[in-house]
Amino acid sequence: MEPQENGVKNSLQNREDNQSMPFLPVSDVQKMEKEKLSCRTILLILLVVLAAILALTVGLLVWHFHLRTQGRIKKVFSGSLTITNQRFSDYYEDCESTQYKELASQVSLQIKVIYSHVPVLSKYYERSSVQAFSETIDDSVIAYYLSEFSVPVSQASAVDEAMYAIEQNVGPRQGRMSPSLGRRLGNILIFNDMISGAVDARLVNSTLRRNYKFTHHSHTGEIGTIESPGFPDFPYLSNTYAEWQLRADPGHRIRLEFTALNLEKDCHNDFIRMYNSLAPTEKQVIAEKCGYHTPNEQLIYLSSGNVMLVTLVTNREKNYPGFRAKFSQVPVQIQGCGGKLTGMNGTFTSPGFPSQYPPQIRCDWDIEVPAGKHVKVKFRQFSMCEPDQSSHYCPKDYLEINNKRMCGEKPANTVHSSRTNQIKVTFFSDMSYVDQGFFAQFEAFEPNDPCPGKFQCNNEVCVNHLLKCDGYDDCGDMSDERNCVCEEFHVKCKNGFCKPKYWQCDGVNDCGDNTDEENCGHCKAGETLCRNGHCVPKYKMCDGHNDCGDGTDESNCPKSIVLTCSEYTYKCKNNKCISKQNPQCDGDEDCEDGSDETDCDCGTRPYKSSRIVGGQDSVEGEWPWQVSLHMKGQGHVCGASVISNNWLVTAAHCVQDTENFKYSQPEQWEAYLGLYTQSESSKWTVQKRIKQIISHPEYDHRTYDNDIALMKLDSAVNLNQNIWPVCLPAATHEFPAGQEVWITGWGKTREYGSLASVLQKAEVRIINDTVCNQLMNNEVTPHMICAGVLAGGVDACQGDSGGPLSSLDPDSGRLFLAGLVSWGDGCGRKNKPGVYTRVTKYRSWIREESGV
Ligand code: 4AZ
Repeated sequence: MEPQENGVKNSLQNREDNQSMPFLPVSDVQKMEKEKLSCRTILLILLVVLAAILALTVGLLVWHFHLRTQGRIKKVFSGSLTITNQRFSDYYEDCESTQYKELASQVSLQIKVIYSHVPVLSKYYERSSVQAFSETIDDSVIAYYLSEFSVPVSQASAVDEAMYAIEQNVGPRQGRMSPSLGRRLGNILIFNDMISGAVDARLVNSTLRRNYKFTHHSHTGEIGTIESPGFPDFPYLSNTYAEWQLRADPGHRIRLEFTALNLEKDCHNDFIRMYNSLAPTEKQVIAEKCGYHTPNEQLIYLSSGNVMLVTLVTNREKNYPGFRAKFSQVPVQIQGCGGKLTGMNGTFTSPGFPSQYPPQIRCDWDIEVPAGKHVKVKFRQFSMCEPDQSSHYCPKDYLEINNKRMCGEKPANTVHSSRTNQIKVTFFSDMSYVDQGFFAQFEAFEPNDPCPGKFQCNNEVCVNHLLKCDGYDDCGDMSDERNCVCEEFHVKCKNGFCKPKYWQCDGVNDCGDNTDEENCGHCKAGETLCRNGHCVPKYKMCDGHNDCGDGTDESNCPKSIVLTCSEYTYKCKNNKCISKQNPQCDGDEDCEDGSDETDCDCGTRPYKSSRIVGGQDSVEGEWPWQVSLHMKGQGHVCGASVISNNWLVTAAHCVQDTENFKYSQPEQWEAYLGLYTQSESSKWTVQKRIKQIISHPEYDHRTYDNDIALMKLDSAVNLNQNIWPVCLPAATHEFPAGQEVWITGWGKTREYGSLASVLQKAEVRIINDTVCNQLMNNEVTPHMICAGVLAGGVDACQGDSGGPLSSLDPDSGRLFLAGLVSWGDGCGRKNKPGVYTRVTKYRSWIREESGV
């Protein structure tokens, strides 16, 4: 917070001035003058007066300096307290009612009295205001308030400590408040259970507009809706604080389910918070959210009591659509929170799973399997994260099993077992921050055979024997890859692992100690391998000289240099070539004429996220260049990508005539842009006819070489957040082996499976050309690029053809079209990557044919 230069400072200064004014010597001078004092005495007095004036001036200067450096800060605390001698009335939910106003002013007054007993608080106290009241199960009233202090910076922690001490006094452990505050005098209110804490500075920013405050009371069987002002037609306002107070009947919780959440992705700027209170008390934050969240993410929150506060804070820039959420009341009792579990196996979860568990809840399970057996608990999913949590001691939310605490995120299939037929599990969530929790299975096992027919990993996971020493970490702790004897088709890593030979020199450090990536070129230690095969000393990198001769040593540097053009340099519009690797649309003007930063309305998408074989549902709008090509009478046949408002790019093999179908005829096709689920058009979906198809003249239907075609839409499409072009990479754009890239499409989800309904996405890696060619019987031409997961299981498949292989450029955050789905040996097979059309090879052809 900014130190404040306000009136308080001035009045303090005046007061201090007066305090330093007892100039006794002045009156002494006057008295002595009357008595006609000697010259020596007068001289002495004058000296004393001069010294006093000097001291005063120095004092004033010091004080002035002190005030300049010691500004004041506004500290706002929020809290709640129970009024035990006041019965709840419905009027207290209406802040306009007389009853509300009377009780509110009495509470504010008494809070002031509480602070008046503590010097450090009374000195800096400004005001308190009641924010709301709610009802407890025993008909008492809970008051929610804000208290404001104007505090010198140096006193800020003293104020925090004093506030903490007050809370302890009026807190739950003492029962009633301290005698001086808690005695019932006349109609004084009795306070109890105080919870308070500083309010997040972003919420008290004085520049925020505060005219949005909504209150709702939920009733059984009813579902209400809250949404950001203007949602979904208008973006939310800048610099605004909005709040929604949600109440339920006593004995219930609030259940809040987000059906849409689309905010700026940086939570420092715009964010939503849910509180387990009606005041924004820091220690009662249930969760903070920002960015985009897909509707199938299940953002469901529960309060511990019968209230919840939702706040939205926005800053000056970048306004997004906002949010919509449903709220309802549910009974406090949650099914499946603890109990006795018996039998040979079973499952149990954190309360509310897969929704977020509520704050302030504890569940205890006693698991018992038949006598003579032992029991193991396997966590299929485990996530109990919260800010400032120590993953070692887990003092906040935790799960305790065998007296050992777990918190944070754990890999799937984490196992804990006991040496008896019983195991105790405790789940605990504290007052603040919640997470999704866990899904666990328990299972009885024979003590002498914990993994029947399988290999037991060190972490107690059981894996198939065939997975031992196959180069993959199937256990999760690498124990299936230790103590292996490498076969002739393995690389022997220095650290003892064996990895498939195919993985050698593919740009990925598979061994972990880089053994598989060493000696790939012919450079000596301390040298770096240039793309043209030369070796140069490492210290010559980024020294401003083109030591490699092809610019490699100057291509990954903060500043690019002008070079003679080669296949490794980027050519600017003025025909000069620069050394920087992939400078196109990266936000820095690298060319003298700035041409590397023109035509950059591409490759961005509004949604982040936090079939294809082995993929997952994408988020609607996540791949706005993805197109579904339908053949009349056949439905979805191929994928394509938007590259401008009237051109698509797809695979040539999608538009070749067969005996029965004329795929090369534009009128046979319908292109669906902005589509997410097949046969479910949304407001974003645009159907277009095709005016022209240009297949690459050198497409070879036997080898799939030059597998690229352009399609011109019959009319231009309006580009929007769900329909947006991907960036076309320059001819010299590098997609190095090992780079992560995304495949997307509605193709088959298994080699012999059926098409996907929802657009699928999967992450794969670029595979080294030589490795790929070896794996694919030397059928990979220089016009092709390979990508996949050599372990198998993740791949493009039939129906994905023509669709994009998108590569995220980490510097610019833009996605570039690295490839077009072209062919493969089956789908998702081990050591059979997908083969894609290498788009960089066709940059000038695309420009010549389409002007894009
Ligand atoms: C196809 O039939 C196809 N695994 C596309 C991609 C791949 C295999 C087949 C890659 O269209």
